[in-house]
Amino acid sequence: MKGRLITLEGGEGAGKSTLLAGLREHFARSGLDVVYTREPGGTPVGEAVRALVLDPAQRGLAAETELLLMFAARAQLVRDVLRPALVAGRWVLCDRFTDASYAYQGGGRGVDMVHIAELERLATEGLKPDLTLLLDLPVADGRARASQRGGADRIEAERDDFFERVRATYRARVQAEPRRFCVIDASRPADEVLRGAVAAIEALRAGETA
Ligand code: Z5A
Repeated sequence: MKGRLITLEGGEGAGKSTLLAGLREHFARSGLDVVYTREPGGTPVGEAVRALVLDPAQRGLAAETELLLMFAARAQLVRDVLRPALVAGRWVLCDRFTDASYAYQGGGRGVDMVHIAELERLATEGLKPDLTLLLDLPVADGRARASQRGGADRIEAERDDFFERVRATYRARVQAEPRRFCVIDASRPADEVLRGAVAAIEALRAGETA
């Protein structure tokens, strides 16, 4: 595959949407043709899954059900959006990917990581991001920011200890694969966060043309 897959991860309130808006402007100016998509979502079935898993009315959703739904959406996204774009040589920026399942369902909900690895093999057929931008922020700070948005979805309504485990799992994944991740201190002002992300992406681009 000739294209490149960049994923964006972070805990609640870390500022992914804000960063994405900045990256869209940057790519538009620099003339790089980028496919933007998100998880869960990005396909009709993925968006239906998103509505279901974030719906606060789905109170009794089992952790295993939640995990399978995330991977059902992911399998469709890989086949319909990610692989075709990457095979065509396009760059893809995906708002969350498999790391989120390890962090939220594995770390947060306590689902066995072995099951997640099995589903990863099935759903992604070995597709890994070339670069993952992780926005890292203390849980209390992220929650304070997110609370200004109001109207918590089903996952945002979890307690602080859930989000501490999510953050710890993201950090453990960085330890395991340091070359794939660029960890950005999300407590910095938004323009500095954007600069850090752009630097990491431009380094990847420079590697392509070197
Ligand atoms: N999920 C899962 O469990 N398993 C999976 O496999 C996958 C997902 C794929 C939806 O994700 C949920 O799905 C998510 C994980 C789960 N649940 N949670 N929690 P999402 O990515 O669509 O939703 P999100 O986490 O809410 O991301 P978001 O919409 O990008 O929000 P955000 O990171 O909080 O970003 P924001 O809206 O840009 O920032 C929040 C506020 O902070 C806002 O007022 C900004 O103006 C402010 N902000 C942003 N940056 C800054 C800086 N640098 N300084 C100060 N203030 C800032």
